[in-house]
Amino acid sequence: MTIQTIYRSCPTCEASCGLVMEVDQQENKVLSIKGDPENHRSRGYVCAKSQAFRYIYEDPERLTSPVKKVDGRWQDISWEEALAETAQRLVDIRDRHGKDAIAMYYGNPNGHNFSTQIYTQMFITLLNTERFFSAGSVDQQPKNLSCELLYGNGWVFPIPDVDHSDFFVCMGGNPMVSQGSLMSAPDIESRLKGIQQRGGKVVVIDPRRTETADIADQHLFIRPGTDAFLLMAFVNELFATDRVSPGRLQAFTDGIAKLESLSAPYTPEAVAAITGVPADRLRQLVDDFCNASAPVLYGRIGLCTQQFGTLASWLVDVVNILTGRLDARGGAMFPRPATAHNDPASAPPELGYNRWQSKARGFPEYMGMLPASLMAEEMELQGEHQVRALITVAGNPVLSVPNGKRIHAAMDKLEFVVAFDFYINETTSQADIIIPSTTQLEHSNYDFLFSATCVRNFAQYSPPTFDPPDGALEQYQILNEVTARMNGMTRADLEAMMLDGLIDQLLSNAPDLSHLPAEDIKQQTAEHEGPERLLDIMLRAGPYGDKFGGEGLTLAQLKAAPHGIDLGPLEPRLPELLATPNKRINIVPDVITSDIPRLQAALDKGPSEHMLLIGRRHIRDMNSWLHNLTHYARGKNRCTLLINPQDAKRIGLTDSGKAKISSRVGEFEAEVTISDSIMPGVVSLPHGFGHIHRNTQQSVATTLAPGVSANDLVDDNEMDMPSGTSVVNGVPVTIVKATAH
Ligand SMILES: Nc1nc2c(c(=O)[nH]1)N[C@H]1C(S)=C(S)[C@@H](COP(=O)(O)OP(=O)(O)OC[C@H]3O[C@@H](n4cnc5c(=O)[nH]c(N)nc54)[C@H](O)[C@@H]3O)O[C@H]1N2
Ligand SMILES: Nc1nc2c(c(=O)[nH]1)N[C@H]1C(S)=C(S)[C@@H](COP(=O)(O)OP(=O)(O)OC[C@H]3O[C@@H](n4cnc5c(=O)[nH]c(N)nc54)[C@H](O)[C@@H]3O)O[C@H]1N2
Ligand code: SF4
Ligand SMILES: [Mo]
Repeated sequence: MTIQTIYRSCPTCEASCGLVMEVDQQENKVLSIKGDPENHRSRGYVCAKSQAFRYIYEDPERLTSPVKKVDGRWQDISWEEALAETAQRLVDIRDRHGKDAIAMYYGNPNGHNFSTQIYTQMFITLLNTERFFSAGSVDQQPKNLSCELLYGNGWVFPIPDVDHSDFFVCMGGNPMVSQGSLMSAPDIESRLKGIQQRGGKVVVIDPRRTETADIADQHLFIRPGTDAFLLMAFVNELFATDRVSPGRLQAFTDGIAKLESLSAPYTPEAVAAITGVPADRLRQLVDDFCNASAPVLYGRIGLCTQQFGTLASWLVDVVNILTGRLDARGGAMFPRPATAHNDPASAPPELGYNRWQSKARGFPEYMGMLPASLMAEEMELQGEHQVRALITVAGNPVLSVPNGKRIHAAMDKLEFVVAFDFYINETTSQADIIIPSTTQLEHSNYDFLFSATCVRNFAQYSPPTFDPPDGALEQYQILNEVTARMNGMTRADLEAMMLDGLIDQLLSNAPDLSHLPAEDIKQQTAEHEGPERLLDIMLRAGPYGDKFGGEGLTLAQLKAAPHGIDLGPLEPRLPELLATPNKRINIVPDVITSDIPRLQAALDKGPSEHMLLIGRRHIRDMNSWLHNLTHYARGKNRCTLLINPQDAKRIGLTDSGKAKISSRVGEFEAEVTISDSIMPGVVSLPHGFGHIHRNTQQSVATTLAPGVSANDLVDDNEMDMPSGTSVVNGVPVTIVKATAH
């Protein structure tokens, strides 16, 4: 046996920790995966999920070649048959019913796969369907919208510079468990403790006293869905006490005066009842924030996937701007990815908002997508606008999208469903054909997305570890094969088009490259193929690149740096980074402020009388898809209803007993965990469970961790209005003691 050592980054969550693996490449065996102590970002840190991609690779129930459902049973089919039949059936439906008869859902793991991200645009553009859905609208879409309106690019996110901050306010995020999101920060615990060691403070504002709150200096309970009120009051207090001081941001920011009048009704007293945060506590928070030398406000998914997701996500940036903490050291800063993919283009793109509407209820499109919460109702439409086919790409909407069981049922009615996925799970079991991709051990990777969300600039290449089985294709190859066949091309034609397109785009965007002939770039990068060639071009054209001549970063160099390359701390990037038409920040964009009347109406109505359901994450879960791995599924039931002792007593619930939970869209029973870590009036269930469907091929999940699906309670009618994001936090529910069976 020869043992090889492979260095790479972990592909399972945004933190992208550095790993060192011992493998036997002859036998395709992983012997060990550990944290890479020489990785400058993670310094040897890993969490429990560092083994996940290995266990996925080893899972005997994972599909390694395509399957087709024949008379209700799965049959193995060849790669050629799978690709040809998929393309032919989609073309047939497109020809008969038009392009919008094909719907598509794009899931979260694609964000962890460089080549898929790079080529997917081609697939989407050529499919050109108005029925495109993604996990983004159950996630960060309010932040996309707010950043697009403020900075001109929905993928330019301000990231907390935690390593230099001395007052970190965390709202609606639980980085101790999630390891940081839109804040890719391996070993976040050390980083947060670093703030405290520097004499600073960590404050958590969350309806649950989370694992992050446990290590924080202060925790404030807030009623779910009310952060926009609290932040409006924060802004109000800044004006009232004359502490608005944007500093250098003032020179390129418009509309600050208007904020004063917009926030006027929202005094700390006026919002205290609805948020549950007493006025003096809020005033103290504002004082502490303003008195700190490097404060930063951070908001994550609890602020996005709620009734006022866009307002709350926008207000986080508003506060950082008003206090001069945007683009400032220790504040909210903009990473500079080596691939330059968040740099402004020479011609600002149009705002992709409301260019078309959903067919059933006229909801606006955003970024080419319709809200995932509308999937079922769109698929149920009959007649002229009927959906006939669904494509899922690495997604499990039946568990991940509100009212998932309605999606499951709607899929029954479709003519053709193809799932690009390697499990037969709650969603893909509804497909006609499943085409699995290779796993992360069988292809290379680059942390493309997360180099724009990291707390310190970096670049790391992850090499392929094992050869895939004969005929197996990477996700991007599968998508390109299907696109090519649907459009009378070959995959090679399509990939050549992509190469030419990327080079053209670079030459027209980067003045320092415009003198270069395209042929020259092609020649210089010919040693790499496919996505790696595109990566080489992007790296070399990027801010640290060799510009195809001088000194600087190339893919070859990156490959020779197994522990990744440290590209330094976050540095100020404004105003150059702004991609708004006038290169300025309009702090009060109409699309967002026009939602304020809805906020006012909710304030007038007063606090909700219902119990409100929120989610939670656990360090050993990753949404719905690690539950077939014994190491992560075994142990105590994690899918329990967390409830405060006061509420439990009133309802008559006992710890480990059962409660019946119901909402407008569903009801089920779940085991109860009583704890004062959750605020009175609020209950919490994790999502991603509910492995109870027949016809799946996930025997470990269905036996060790079946659980219940929180999304069978989440109302698909409720959305954050401007962004169309699902409201999965703050769902009104009724809870009673389950009757004994
Ligand atoms: N109630 C509630 N709902 C939520 C959330 C919440 O907090 N509460 N969170 C939301 C968030 S943030 C997200 S991101 C979404 C996630 O929503 P989804 O992306 O729809 O769901 P996942 O559970 O991540 O499903 C991933 C799927 O991809 C497949 N897969 C994994 N890796 C690969 C691969 O390399 N290739 C292929 N072909 N397939 C692969 C898995 O088998 C699985 O089917 O859920 C959202 N839903
Ligand atoms: N272990 C693990 N890590 C993960 C994932 C996972 O499933 N498991 N998923 C990954 C994905 S896809 C994502 S998007 C990220 C998400 O990363 P985070 O945003 O850090 O994820 P959560 O742990 O869901 O944290 C959301 C917090 O918001 C709180 N919350 C709920 N409603 C409200 C509200 O109305 N107001 C406020 N202020 N807080 C509220 C919840 O109690 C919870 O503590 O995590 C990623 N990392
Ligand atoms: S924190 Fe995320 S990136 Fe780091 S080892 Fe765990 S799953 Fe992998
Ligand atoms: Mo997510």
